[in-house]
Amino acid sequence: MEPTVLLTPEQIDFYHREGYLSVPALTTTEEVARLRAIYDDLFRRRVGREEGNQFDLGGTDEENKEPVLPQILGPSRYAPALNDTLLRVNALAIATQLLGPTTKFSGDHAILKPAKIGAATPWHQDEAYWGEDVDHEAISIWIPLQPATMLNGCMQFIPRSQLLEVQPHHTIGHDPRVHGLEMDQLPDLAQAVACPLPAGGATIHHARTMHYTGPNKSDVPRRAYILTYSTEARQRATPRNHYWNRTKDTPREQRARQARQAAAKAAGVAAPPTT
Ligand SMILES: O=C(O)CCC(=O)C(=O)O
Repeated sequence: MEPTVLLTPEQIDFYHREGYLSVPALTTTEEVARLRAIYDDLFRRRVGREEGNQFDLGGTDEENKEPVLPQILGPSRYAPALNDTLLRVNALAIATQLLGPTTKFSGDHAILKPAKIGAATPWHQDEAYWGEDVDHEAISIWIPLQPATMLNGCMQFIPRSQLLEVQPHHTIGHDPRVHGLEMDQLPDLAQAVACPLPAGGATIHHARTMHYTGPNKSDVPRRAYILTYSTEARQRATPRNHYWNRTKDTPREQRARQARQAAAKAAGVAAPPTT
């Protein structure tokens, strides 16, 4: 499949200057409908739950509690059809325009905000979740599978914040059981730019760009499918200190640990380290 969307030089300049970009259409209406059916099925079947790949990003993730921000890490592991789409062809073409010829797909995830109860995704920088000893050149391409609005939680960005270092973060509500992070200090919200989009459009942001989505106050679920692309991570001379990730003790990590141990036992090899 050949790409059907490419960025103009003006769009590329805008992204490098501002740290984000909005693109009105990254795939067709028909493909969005197909993706939405797969997406809903993955959440309905709770794929990845046992191995810690489906969890409540914004809550304490108890088994019998309705999640306020359900997330799936790597949904294409559970639905390989997600790998074979026009969306992926266009996303790779655009990512390569922004990051250069060594650009690689580095993963996908899905964040659902259930109708009425979907929580805000607080202000954060994606790199705050990542390793301390490497530098990343990475972007996320965020695709809503229905129109994204201020009412249901479209993306909002702080322009040029990608030029700053990773700021101090903590787990949402300072609760170590919650996976999601928020910045210790809110950015200057007068600078925030909201990016409403049609279904199948996209926003693109740098891994250090500060961003936020509001709660879903609408009557329909807000579905976001997110693709990440990066170049080779470079080892840092001085590691950073992302201490906020070490304070976490989440049910997601506990399930992931148990799944790794069960897999090791089944394969007859030593259990992997428990950290
Ligand atoms: O979809 C959301 O609510 C947040 C998305 C996000 O934080 C991201 O794609 O990095």
